[in-house]
Amino acid sequence: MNALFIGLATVLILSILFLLFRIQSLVTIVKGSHQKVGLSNKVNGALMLIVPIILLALTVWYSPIAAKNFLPVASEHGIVTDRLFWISITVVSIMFLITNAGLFWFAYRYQYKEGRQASFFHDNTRLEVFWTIVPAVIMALLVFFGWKAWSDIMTEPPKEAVKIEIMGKQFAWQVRYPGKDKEFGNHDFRLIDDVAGNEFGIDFEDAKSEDDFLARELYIPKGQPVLFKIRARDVLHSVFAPHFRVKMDAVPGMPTHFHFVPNVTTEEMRTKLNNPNFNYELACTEVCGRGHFAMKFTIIVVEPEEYNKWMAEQTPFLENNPQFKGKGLSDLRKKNLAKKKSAKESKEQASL
Ligand SMILES: [Cu+2]
Repeated sequence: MNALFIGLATVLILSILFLLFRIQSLVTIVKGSHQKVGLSNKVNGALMLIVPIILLALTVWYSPIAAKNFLPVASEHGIVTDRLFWISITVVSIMFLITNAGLFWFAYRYQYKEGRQASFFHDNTRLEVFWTIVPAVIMALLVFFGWKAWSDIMTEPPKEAVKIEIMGKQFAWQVRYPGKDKEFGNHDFRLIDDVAGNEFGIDFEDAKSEDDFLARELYIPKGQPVLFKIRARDVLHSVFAPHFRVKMDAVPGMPTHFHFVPNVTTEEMRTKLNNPNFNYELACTEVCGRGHFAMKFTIIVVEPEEYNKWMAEQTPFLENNPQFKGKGLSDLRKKNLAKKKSAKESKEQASL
């Protein structure tokens, strides 16, 4: 009901304004003064200077506040991408200021004046060459440095990288470490069993999975390459660790990865931000359903010694869940065969 009243009121106000405008223009026509340029020309001209100056002042005032809200960076490649970001912003801002200053200045300076005529020239090759080549060179440089940074980030992950598997599901992240052998055991979607507790679908027939463990917090060592092996088991999710400038989609059926070097520990960041409760976080940045907002995971960056200590304290998943010992794909196959057989048998019995 309220919306209806607001709608009606808006229509009414707009009609009144339109009528006032119409009456005013009819009056000027009757008076014969409609062909004269009045005060409004001067007012508009002045506004062409005043409005952009006010907007510019507001931007200058607000920019440092907005810049302060930027998340601090905590990875090596993040420093490079941040620098590129600020260079692009600076170049674009300078160009914006120059071109818009010209635009509004011309609108003010060359406002209508009786008897003044515009001068005409067909073209100016020098000017055109200048404003084509200069932006082209600047754009090419920006693209080149961006491409170089991107290909540096997307190189093959180093062999010694700390490997961590991150799996997105509706609605949580699950994190698996490869354990002492530094290699993950196989997984298969057919082995996923939330009720029994194998949410990852780990194949425990694979010897490599014996020491794999799941973690409630994502521990990573400072100063060492870390490789996130990313997958999803239902819909699209996206791994987003903003402080490390890490973002990569988690796609069902198509594993992705991202490697980076964290360079500020959680403790150091707490001191830097003067916030003892600060934690790095991993969020989902793909709207993946009703519980999307809840896909938050804590990342803890520690010194390598502390990381090794933490690793040594973890117990393999199998040790905590011995019921899965030896359960894997062939076991599943056997079970399926048995199921089929018994179904066949009961069918035969029913037909007898
Ligand atoms: Cu998600």
